Amino acid sequence: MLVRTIAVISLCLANCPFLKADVITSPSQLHQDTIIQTFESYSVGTSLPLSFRIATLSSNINMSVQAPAYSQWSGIFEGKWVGASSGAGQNFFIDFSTPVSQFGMGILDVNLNGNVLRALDVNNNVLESVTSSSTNPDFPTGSTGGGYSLFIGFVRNSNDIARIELLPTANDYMGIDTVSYYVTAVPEPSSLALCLPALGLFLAKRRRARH
Ligand SMILES: [Ca+2]
Repeated sequence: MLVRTIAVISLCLANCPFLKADVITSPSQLHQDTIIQTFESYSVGTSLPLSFRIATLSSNINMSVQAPAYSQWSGIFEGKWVGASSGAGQNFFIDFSTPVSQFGMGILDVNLNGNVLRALDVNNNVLESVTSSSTNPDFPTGSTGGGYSLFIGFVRNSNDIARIELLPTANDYMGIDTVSYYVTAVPEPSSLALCLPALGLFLAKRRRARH
């Protein structure tokens, strides 16, 4: 019974739209079928915009694929990367032709408070926004000089992220790598019909077990 209950709950969590939206700080928090762009297949010097599958990476300044440099962070900032921004007004944009539910990427050299990463829907409403700070564990700052990188992103309940913006502050130099995204499969009505009564049964049994 326990195994079956766990299986039912797992099925529900995978398919039902009541998961909590959150900021993530590790690639392991993304779905296992996440699509990852490492930029290793591009020639160094290839200019933005870059389109891959449903994503287009662009900037409001000239940016391009860069040769491996700075401290390597496996699976976060590794090999070739894209940049660079020298700070305020030199932004990174990622647009999705099909909105996604999960997004993450590596960012090189976040040193200052006030850098903003945000997710927007198709109507440019801000869905999520997080600001770097030495006291924010979701978007922490680190040492200068290219010895520090982080991973950050968002996991949401539904496929509503149409655009990601990284808006650097002041003169905080940075680059990006490991652009990752995932579109949640929309459950069939029959799957939901199975899922909700099963969850109700589980909760009822748990209540009974407590009495
Ligand atoms: Ca790379």
